[in-house]
This record gives sequence, structure tokens and C-alpha cells, in this order.
Amino acid sequence: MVIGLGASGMAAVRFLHGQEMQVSVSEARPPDRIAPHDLAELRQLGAALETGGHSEQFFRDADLLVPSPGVPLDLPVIAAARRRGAAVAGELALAAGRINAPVIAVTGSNGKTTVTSLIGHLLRTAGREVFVGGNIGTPVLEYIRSGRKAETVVLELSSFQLEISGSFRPEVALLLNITPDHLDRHGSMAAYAAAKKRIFAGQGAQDTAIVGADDPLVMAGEAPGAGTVLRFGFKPASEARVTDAGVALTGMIGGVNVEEWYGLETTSLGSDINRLNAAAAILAARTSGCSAEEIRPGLASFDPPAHRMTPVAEIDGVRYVDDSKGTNIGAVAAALAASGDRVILIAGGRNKGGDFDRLAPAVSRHVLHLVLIGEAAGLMAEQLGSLAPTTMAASLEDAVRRASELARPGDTVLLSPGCASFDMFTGYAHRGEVFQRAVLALRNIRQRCA
Ligand code: UMA
Repeated sequence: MVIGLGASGMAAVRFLHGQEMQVSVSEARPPDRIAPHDLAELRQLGAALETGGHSEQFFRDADLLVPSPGVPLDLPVIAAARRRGAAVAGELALAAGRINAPVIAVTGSNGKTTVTSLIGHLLRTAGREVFVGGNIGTPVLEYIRSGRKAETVVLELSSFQLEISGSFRPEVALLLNITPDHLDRHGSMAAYAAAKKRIFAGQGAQDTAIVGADDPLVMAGEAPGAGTVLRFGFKPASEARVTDAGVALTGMIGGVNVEEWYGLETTSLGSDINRLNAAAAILAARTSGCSAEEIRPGLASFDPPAHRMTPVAEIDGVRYVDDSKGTNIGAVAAALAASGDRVILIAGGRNKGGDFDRLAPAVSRHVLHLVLIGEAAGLMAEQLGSLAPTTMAASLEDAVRRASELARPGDTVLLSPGCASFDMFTGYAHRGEVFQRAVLALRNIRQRCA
């Protein structure tokens, strides 16, 4: 019983069908909101389909439930099926033991897309055949089904995927940081951190855990995994120590005693956050057998993913920065710290259970004006409105217009929402594109008027 018919659900249906299982699908959306080609494919595969909700009747004969990552595990139908002995396995549990190459898996509240893409890029630059997917791009089950043979599989993993990852075992597992996110789903920071740390659960003595040494929640509790632990961070004790200009590597890494320097000043990875991301990725690439000579050109040629502190334009001395991927409080705090002390912050969207109060120190220090959008605008105004003048905007385009009217030369207009996008957009990329279009339209108007 596959629950949810998104990217993950469709991949699971195809995979399970290929394993000669009898597959049913239960989906909350009504049929007129499901893509006709998905409905046609289900018919062709002979999969039974329930739409418009999940009923106990439809789940009655299911032996194995495969919830999509976005499906809450406390649904009554899941609890009832569990009570009568049905197993619950997410896409990683299904993939466990079936991936035909060593796996590097990356999780964390922030930076995981950059680190996953960077590891993929470093390995490719070193001449490896790599598959990059998971929470970004192609689901891991599609890779398995394709029959493709990569030399290394690099996966970005979310807490949702890790919560039901069974015996999934990455040879190299990275936990970058843990800051509040998805608390509406996990219920508490302890449960969220425990889900993240499941990335190490299947590891053995031969495997490697790479951890953000500056993050207290990452470092709390038992040593991660059963194998080698490598640390990255600003702390001197880290194997990958981040400095103002780059990353210094020291210690036993990938079975070799290493003392190396990676300069980042002339690369696109020069910011504090990206030097940390680079340190994590360098450790992963080095552990996987790439040499320093192979890694350095990859660092120099890397283009960071879109919508992550992406400069869009400078208009009349005001910088416009797109951080649409900043969907939680930790990401907004980091974006503000990297944006100076004269920021007009556009934030809001669908609240993921975050406590916006935690942004108070960063807002007091960096923000001149708050411009709020989306479902969470009211709550954000309540919790942060006393710290900076606040404007409510009707849409993202309206927010850009209002921010541009408030901004003076030297200011930064930063979109870093601290929320999911789904109340107004199809995803963070859509939100970022709308922001960029609004900024570029503004530039065209100003140029015509000049
Ligand atoms: N649905 C139900 N019942 C429910 C809830 C949802 O039927 O109770 C249905 C929805 O109507 C929809 C489907 O489930 O049709 C959506 O499933 P999904 O939310 O799991 O989305 P997918 O398209 O399958 O994508 C998922 C990940 N989505 C989430 O975790 C929310 C994708 O990560 C991932 O790329 C994909 O699987 C492949 O593994 C996206 C994401 O936003 C990028 N991730 C979060 C993040 O990065 O913060 C964790």
C-alpha cells in the first residue's frame, strides 16, 4: 500500500511492481487533481487506487505500507494497519541492500542541497560516474529500477525519509547541523534530532560518519555510527578546520594520514556558510578516495544551487538576494548573519511549526524592516513585529514593490521566508523564480524611468 502519489509514491509503485508485488495506492487528493499520465500508468500497472482520502476499508488487506515522505506517520489508517501486524517501510528501507554502489548520504537542517550537489560535482570532476538524488531530484528507487551502474551514489535525505529508513546503510553519512524545522510533523526537537541521527543507524565499523562539530545538537549524545568519525567546523580539533580563507585537513582520512590546504577565496564557496559546506564535502570526497589534486579543480568550478543566497540584482544601490530555500528559522538566521546590518527581510509562507521568537536576536541586529507574506504573516508579526517596523504584503510581487520603496542605497532586500512555500507556490523554486522575476521587472521599470 503506497500512501501518497507524488514523486516518491510513483517511484515506489514502479519499484514494487517490478518486485512482482500487488500494489495499491491511497491518495488524499481527488482524481481531478491527479495528473492523467499518473492515472494511466497506475491502470497499466494494474494498481488499485483510492482517492480523496485514506480509508481503513481500503487498507484492510495491506501487508506492507509505504508512506511517501510528506505523509504523517500518525495517520489513523497507519496506526490501525500497524496494530494488525502490517510493516511500514519508507523508500530508503525498500532501497536498503539494493543499491549497487557505495552510498554517500547527506542530511542536516540547512546546507544539505549544497553539500550533496558539491560532493556530486567533486566526484564527477574527479572522473567518477555518479548518481545524485534522494530528497533532491530523482528518488533513489528510480535509480535502482533504472539498472544504471554508478560508481558512487550521493543522496540528500530528509528527516521524513530517515524516520522510516529500516536497515538502510550509507558507507559515508553526513549530519551537517540540526536547527528547528518540520516541528509540526515531528512534534519536538528531540524527535526531529533522533530522526536525523538515524542516518548513522545502519552503519558498521568500516563506515564513516562526518559531523558538524560546531553544532551542539549534532554532537550531543552517543558517538554517531559504529565506524570512523570525522568532524568539520571552525573548532581546532576538527579534521576539516574552516578558516577565513579555506579548509585545512589533518588526520587519518580514507585510510591515509593527511595534511592538506584547500583555498576557497577565489571560488563561489567563500562565505562562512559555504566554507563549512565545502569542508563537509571535501571530507566526503577524500574519504571516497579522491585526492586533493582531484578535489581542488572541482571546488573552483562549482556553481552553488539556485535560490540559496543567490544575488539577483543591484538596483539604485540596493542589493536583492534570493534565499527562497531558507525555509526554516536556522536558515533565516544564517542568511541574516551573511547579509549585513541593513536588511529589509521578506519572510512568511506556510508555518512548519517553527517558533519565530527564536529569530528575535538576528532580527534585532540585522533587520531594518520586515515585509511579511502568506499564512504565517500574522504570527510572525505578533512574535517579531515589536523588533522592527512591519509591513503586511498581499503577494510576493507586492512585497518586492514595498521593500523597494522602503530601501535606501546600501540596504539589502532579502527573501528568506523561514516557512514552506506551499500556501502560495508549487515549491521553493517557484517562489524564488517569482521573486527574481519581480526584482528584474522592477529593474526594467527603473531603467526605463532613468
Ligand atoms: N498525501 C496523501 N496523504 C497525506 C499527505 C500527502 O495522500 O496525508 C499525498 C499528497 O496529496 C501528494 C503526495 O502525498 O499527492 C505528496 O507526497 P510527498 O509530500 O511525500 O511529496 P513527493 O512528491 O513524493 O516528494 C517527496 C519529498 N517531499 C517531501 O518530503 C514533502 C521530496 O522532497 C523528495 O524530493 C521526493 O519525495 C523524492 O524522494 C521535497 C521536500 O520538500 C523536495 N522535502 C522536504 C524539505 O526538503 O524540506 C523534506
